[in-house]
Amino acid sequence: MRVDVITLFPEFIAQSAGLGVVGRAQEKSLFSLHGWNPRDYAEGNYRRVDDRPFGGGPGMVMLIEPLQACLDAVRMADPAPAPVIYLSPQGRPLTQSRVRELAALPRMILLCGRYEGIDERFLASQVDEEISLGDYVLSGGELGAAVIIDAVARLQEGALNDAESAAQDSFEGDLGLLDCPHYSQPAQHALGEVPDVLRSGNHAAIARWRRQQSLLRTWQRRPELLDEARLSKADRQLLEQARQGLQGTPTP
Ligand code: 9WO
Repeated sequence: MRVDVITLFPEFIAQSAGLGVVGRAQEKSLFSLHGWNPRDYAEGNYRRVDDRPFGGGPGMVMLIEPLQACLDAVRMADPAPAPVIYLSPQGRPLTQSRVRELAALPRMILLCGRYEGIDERFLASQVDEEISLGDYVLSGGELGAAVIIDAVARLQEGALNDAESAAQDSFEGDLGLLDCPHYSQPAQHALGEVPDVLRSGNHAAIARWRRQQSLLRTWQRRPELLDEARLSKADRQLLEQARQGLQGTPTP
């Protein structure tokens, strides 16, 4: 997959995507990342990329011309079709199911705004999709782009090692339920003990405990997810049993 990022800070993207799974996917040529700076396509000595908003008010708006020249160059660099995706709080919230669809594309173009945003005429004519990571404001779209790149790169075939793939499979299998708690050495520590069942060697009991913890945590922290998750009869019993066990215990 090829990802092009239009940003006033291309170094930012290169740095955040150079390490870990995304870096490895690039080394394996499963994934390629290209940064493009609209300032390189701006005219004049000052290479202006922004100007004051019509109608007044604080801040600056990104100009159409440098963005359009930059996008034209991005499209010319490769004939593969690619949606232009703009990162903003006005977009549709990102989900793992949309991440899976994006990961299957041959290419995408991520557009990062700065200042107060981008001239609406450019957005209305050139942007195919607007994506939000959540209901908060950042100082630009770059962190959002880095998140999409990470989520999409790790789904490229061969990007994850065996352990990472197995973990991914179990998560995807249960997507919609939260993860169970994890423990490692030492079994006894001043901060607490590891639950006995995890040290019992009884694999069926361990699987049951983990499933129960996932159900319980989802019920406690994200109850709305349980409406979507299609729980089996056994799941409902596990959850009910866990809730009984909780009576009188304070919620964390
Ligand atoms: C800045 C601002 C300052 C004063 C009054 C109103 C204002 N709105 C903004 C603003 O929304 N700036 C954005 C900064 C313009 C588009 C890029 N920026 C951005 C993207 N901030 N937060 C995101 C973002 C992207 C994806 N998911 C969550 C947030």
